[in-house]
Amino acid sequence: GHKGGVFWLTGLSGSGKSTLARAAESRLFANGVDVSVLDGDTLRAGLCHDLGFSEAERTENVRRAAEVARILRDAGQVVLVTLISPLRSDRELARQIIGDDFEEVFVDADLSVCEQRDPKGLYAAARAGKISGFTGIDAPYEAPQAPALRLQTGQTNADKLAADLAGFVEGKVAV
Ligand code: GGZ
Repeated sequence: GHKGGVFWLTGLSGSGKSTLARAAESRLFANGVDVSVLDGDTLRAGLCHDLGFSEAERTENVRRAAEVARILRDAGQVVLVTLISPLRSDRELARQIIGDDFEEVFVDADLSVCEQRDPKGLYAAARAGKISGFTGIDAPYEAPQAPALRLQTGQTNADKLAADLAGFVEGKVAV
């Protein structure tokens, strides 16, 4: 068995949060862990579809994700949350809402790496002025100062990092 816990993955768009969370989810599931992923894109398609990308709307996005994560954690689940959550104050809000068993995970890739990946062409659109308030371009990203875990996706291959993340999670939720 294991206890519940929330693992909050923060990082730039294109840093690899969703990819790592999905790969870690598969590993955890295979090991019998009751795990789910709360992904920013999924939340924004439904629960948070009324929210844009102003500072206040990002705060509300974080707040809703944290409240859902808390419910799942209280039911005994391991929850991997993947939100840019660019502001330290918003991540502290999430930590307060969730309380125990909250771990901040920094998915760390240089802006230049994320911009080169640009899987959805959003960085190009932001550089061209077609999107404003894009994180890392003309909206802030405040990197965590003391994350519980840092995954450097520009340097290390994704399989290794997913194994690191899954191992870290298992260590934290073991009873
Ligand atoms: C940042 C944006 C923006 C702006 C659209 N700024 O790579 P993606 O596409 O799939 O991930 C980004 C996603 C960010 O949503 P989050 O809910 O994680 O953000 S936050 O925690 O800040 O609320 C990106 C897309 O939405 N996207 N416009 N202006 N990302």
